[in-house]
Amino acid sequence: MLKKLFSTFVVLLAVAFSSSAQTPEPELEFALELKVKLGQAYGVGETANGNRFIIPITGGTFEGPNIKGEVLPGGADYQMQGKNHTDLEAIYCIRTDDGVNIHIRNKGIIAGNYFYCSPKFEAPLNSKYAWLNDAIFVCRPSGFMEGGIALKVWKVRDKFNFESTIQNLQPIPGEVRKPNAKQGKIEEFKYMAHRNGRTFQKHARVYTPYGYKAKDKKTKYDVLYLMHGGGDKTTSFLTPPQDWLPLRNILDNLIAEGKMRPIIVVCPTFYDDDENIGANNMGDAIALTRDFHTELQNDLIPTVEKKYNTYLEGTDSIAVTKSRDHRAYGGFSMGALSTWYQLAYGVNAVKHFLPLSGDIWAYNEKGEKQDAKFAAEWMNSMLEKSPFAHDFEVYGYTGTKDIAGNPEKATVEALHKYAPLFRYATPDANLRFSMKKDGEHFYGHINEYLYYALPLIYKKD
Ligand code: FER
Repeated sequence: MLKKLFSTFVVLLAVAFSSSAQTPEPELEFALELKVKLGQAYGVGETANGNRFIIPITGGTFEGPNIKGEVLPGGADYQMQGKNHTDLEAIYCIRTDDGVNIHIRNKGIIAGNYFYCSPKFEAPLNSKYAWLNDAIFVCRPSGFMEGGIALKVWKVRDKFNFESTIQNLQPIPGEVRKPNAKQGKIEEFKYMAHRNGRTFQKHARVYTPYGYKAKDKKTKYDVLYLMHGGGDKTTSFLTPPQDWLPLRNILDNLIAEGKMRPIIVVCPTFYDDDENIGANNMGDAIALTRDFHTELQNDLIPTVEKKYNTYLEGTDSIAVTKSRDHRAYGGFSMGALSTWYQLAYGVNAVKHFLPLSGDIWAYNEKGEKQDAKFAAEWMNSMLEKSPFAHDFEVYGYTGTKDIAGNPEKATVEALHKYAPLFRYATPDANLRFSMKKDGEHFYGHINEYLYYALPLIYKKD
């Protein structure tokens, strides 16, 4: 029996120790600073519990991010001087500048130079300050003045661990690689592109889902633009069906199984065209990915979305912007780069962005490529100029063995840290990031990412 009890104890201890390895460390987030005016202290004298002092709270102010106001008179700090330390308990009320009363009960200890308290807030549940009810705070003096004291207050939170927020992708189910009986169609689409004073014909590939009827103008479809990688072409994603993992099988299966709404997928090229790429070096390719947003808005969207049954009504930029909720843009590698550039330069035309294995390439005035922090700050400054700065969604994917794996990871972490327009790992997140273990820089892996991303964008209602 004793042996059994002992082994149970050992097991429990082992569980406790193994889980403590993953327990996040706490850290402090500044909440507000109080400047409290104090009245004349008075005392009770030596009591059974120690020396009792009362210090009236007569007014003051407070301020923090998204909160400020005044300290109401009528409270007090009730101190009990013991042998080795003083217990304090300040009870008072503050009023925000928009008229919300918040009650405070701040208990703490003064032991020599050690002066820490933990305030409890009572804020109305229907106010924007309700979050104060639901956290532990710590507080210490930040200044002593004639007839008053300043106190800084921090919220205790988990230390942010970027690594632990990355979604780890599982291999996709084998069945979705196989052809579905209900197959969509892949067609060739021709349009005229205008670039640098030149007008020339280009191709794109278009996937229409099973059951798509050109004549049924009432049934409208969202459109996903998917851009190939460096040196590739319009057929790279929408490959002929004999390839080992054609995207069309994934699309057909997800749609047939009811995991996403039927959509139209358009695969263009940032080069001049498939057989005549018109780029001689990497510099050309970077410029073409950077500038593709113009062609997308002026040439491709107005023609392809007019031919197919989409939400575009009209052909000008206003019509393109009006229908942006129904448009996504993604791409692989240099196509991912064009996706980030589309976000920076053309967020007016697209709402959903799918960078697949590619980071942001940002340059200084001398044309030198800069680091992820610079790229994140650049992206934020570009988005700030747009009325859609608060209305876009990013779904980032890559693999741990992908040459773009660590670069894209660094980009997402920098966006989280340095680009306030990106909300990451919060309930209202607009930036998500996943990595596939051993995922490589290759369409076979990239198509797997689309299996996870598309149902998030094209949820069934
Ligand atoms: C990246 C790593 C590699 C990336 C692109 C590439 C845009 C590939 C470029 C090429 O085609 O040679 O992070 O991001």
